[in-house]
Amino acid sequence: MSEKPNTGNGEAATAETDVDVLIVGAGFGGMYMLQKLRELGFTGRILERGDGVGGTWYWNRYPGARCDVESMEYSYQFSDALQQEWDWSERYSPQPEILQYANHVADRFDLRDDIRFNTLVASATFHEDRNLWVLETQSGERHSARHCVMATGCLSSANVPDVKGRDEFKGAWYHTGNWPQEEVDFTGKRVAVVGTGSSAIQAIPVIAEQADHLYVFQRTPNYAVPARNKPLTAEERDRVKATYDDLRALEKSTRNGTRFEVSDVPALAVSAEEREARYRAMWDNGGLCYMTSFGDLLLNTEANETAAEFIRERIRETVEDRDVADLLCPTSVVGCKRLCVDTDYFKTYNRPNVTLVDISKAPIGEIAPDGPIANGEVYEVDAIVFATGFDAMTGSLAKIDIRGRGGLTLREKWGEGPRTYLGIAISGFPNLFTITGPGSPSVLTNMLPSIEQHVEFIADMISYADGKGTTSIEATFEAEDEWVGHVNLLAGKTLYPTCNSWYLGVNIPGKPRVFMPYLGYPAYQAKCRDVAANDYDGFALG
Ligand code: N01
Repeated sequence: MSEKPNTGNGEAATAETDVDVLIVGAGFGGMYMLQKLRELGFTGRILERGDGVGGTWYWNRYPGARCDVESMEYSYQFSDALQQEWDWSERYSPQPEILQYANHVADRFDLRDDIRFNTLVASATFHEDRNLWVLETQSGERHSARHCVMATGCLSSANVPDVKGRDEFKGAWYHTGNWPQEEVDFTGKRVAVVGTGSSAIQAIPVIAEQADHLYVFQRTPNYAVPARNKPLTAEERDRVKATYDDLRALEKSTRNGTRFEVSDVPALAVSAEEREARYRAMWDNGGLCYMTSFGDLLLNTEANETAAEFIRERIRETVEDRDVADLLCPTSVVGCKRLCVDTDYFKTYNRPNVTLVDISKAPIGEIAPDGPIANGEVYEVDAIVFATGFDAMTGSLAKIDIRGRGGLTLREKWGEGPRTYLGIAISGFPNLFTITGPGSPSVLTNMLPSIEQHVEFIADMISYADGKGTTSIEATFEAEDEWVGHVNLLAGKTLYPTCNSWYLGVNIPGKPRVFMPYLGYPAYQAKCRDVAANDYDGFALG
């Protein structure tokens, strides 16, 4: 059937079609896509490179990995039975529990029959003569279907620095986003962590407890606020479950897709005491809500500085060594890079077995067999942990050789930055859809509701097109162009473009500097509703 070996002639005819939709990736996006399509009477198949479900939560098994959105909100809402039966144990779920949840979903909805694991998609080619997508895997299997949904995730392509000598290093090295399945024990080891982003900030306190000595190589310090994680009581869970509908409706109405709405009040409109009290309340509450303290924190540099300085004061208060504290204090705009959420991160630098190595002036240019070389010194270690982030939003798509109409490759099309309509569809690539693609709010929101909104939009659109008897749906060039302009216009009004964040792609050498997410979750949902209500305005049905 669909797994005929590649005969090498490149014809669609050699890959038989037995499902309506192929889905790449069995994370939360891919799993719900399959379930939703089934509900609407379509057949689907997921191709997944890992040997289990969970996507980002399958790969990010590093010590301390947990979600920075609260568990009761970072979960599916498409099935009330599911959200009522599942019990989260902590305010912020640890990675193993999220993976357990993903497995529960796969079993509960019998999804595994339609998932091919250990199946890495190498190419996806649109055959115009038959309006078919043909996907070829790394091992040469071919699958084809009318529609293809890329549920490849926003933070799933690990950025491993190509440092000279890395592969000659005598010890073991790891990347947080591609962590081994078996437990890694750092007890008695000397460990280097490279990077101080969200992943490092979660991993460092846990590794420091195990390691004999930990060296943290910091290029740029980051802002972090305390998570204030705690166990969830049965009463707390029941209270949320009793009013889940209200919570889900509230999430849809806020800019970040969580229950925390951004305040309307400008930071400088209130007295210094009031401002301080507001930051203090958010700090004490814990988590990402800190950035909702005032309405203009990402619009006005002066306002932002008040929020930034509050965090710097907390860092100086916590870290005993004045020089180390200074090195840990960021100077950039807070929230410009995603705010980190920590448990005991800054306190960890008071431990005698932790050394902060400042590499802001000179990068790690080489790794010797004994360890990284920085500032002319070899740091002898047994293991290196690269917590160096991801080729975000476009990286996983770029790894697949995607070819649309006339053989146009996605890599060519996106050579100067990603271009999509709504972050969902790409002109020149009919019947291909991206879940939470660039140009959608996704990474600036609570990902689970954003994923569900995309899945439902895509499934409804496929259903609509099918009902009309059409064979292709494609974003028009004009709609895409207008959307790209709109995304850029909104970003340009904010402070987001002022730092070197992965939102802009600048963490990846050579990647064009373009702000990729869409700012405005409620406005985005309204736009999608309008598009659907107007016969999928901006899409050409063929
Ligand atoms: O990656 P990052 P991350 N030499 O890109 C440094 C999500 N997430 O994996 O700032 C030395 O943020 C880099 O330095 P600089 C969350 O959305 C969520 O930590 O570029 N250093 C930076 O310090 C997050 O934003 C959770 O100068 C190098 C770090 O590595 C996103 O994932 C948990 C370097 C990379 O930080 C990415 O976070 C964890 C080099 N060559 C992550 N290259 C949740 O809780 C890079 N760096 C849901």
